[in-house]
Amino acid sequence: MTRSFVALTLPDPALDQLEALQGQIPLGRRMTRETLHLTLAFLGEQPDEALVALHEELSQIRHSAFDLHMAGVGMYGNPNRLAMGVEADADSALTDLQSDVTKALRRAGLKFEKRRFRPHVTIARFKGEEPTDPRLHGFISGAMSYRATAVRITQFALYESHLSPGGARHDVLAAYPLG
Ligand code: 2AM
Repeated sequence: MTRSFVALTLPDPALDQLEALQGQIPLGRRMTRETLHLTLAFLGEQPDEALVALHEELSQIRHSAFDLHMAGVGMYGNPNRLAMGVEADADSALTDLQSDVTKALRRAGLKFEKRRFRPHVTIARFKGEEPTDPRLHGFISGAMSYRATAVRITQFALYESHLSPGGARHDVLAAYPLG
């Protein structure tokens, strides 16, 4: 079984902007540059045959490259992490791609959790009392109106996630270019 997810691969200009912002987060565990991503579908533990079938389906997706507009830092309903959001109206290409990925999952017959798509990039995680720390809320009140410079998304990928106490490590199982 492989713990896996499908996500946008973020290009260097996106990672640079996220890292600059992460440098200002006063506490918690920041996601490393290598683990910053925007999840399109979380698959959880999957048998390898299912991932092979999914790879076939994901390979068929034809979608143009598009500009991603990251904006607004917040907890978005989950106090254990801080995430960068996406400008709601600007990114219909993102929701189109996510819907194509969901169809690919269905065609491949995968069992997965269905949740409403709330595009975000997790930038830090918290434990214990950290989420209530006033310094954190001071940071969020400044960063909630943050708008990143748009970045070009040219690829998404199927990732394997290895969990460990120090944080997850993500390996690309297969990458899919956007035309
Ligand atoms: P998160 O960053 O908001 O926690 C890999 O774990 C990716 O899949 C993360 O981006 C995570 O979102 C997302 N994800 C979605 N549903 C998940 C779940 N039930 N368990 C773990 N990660 C999940």
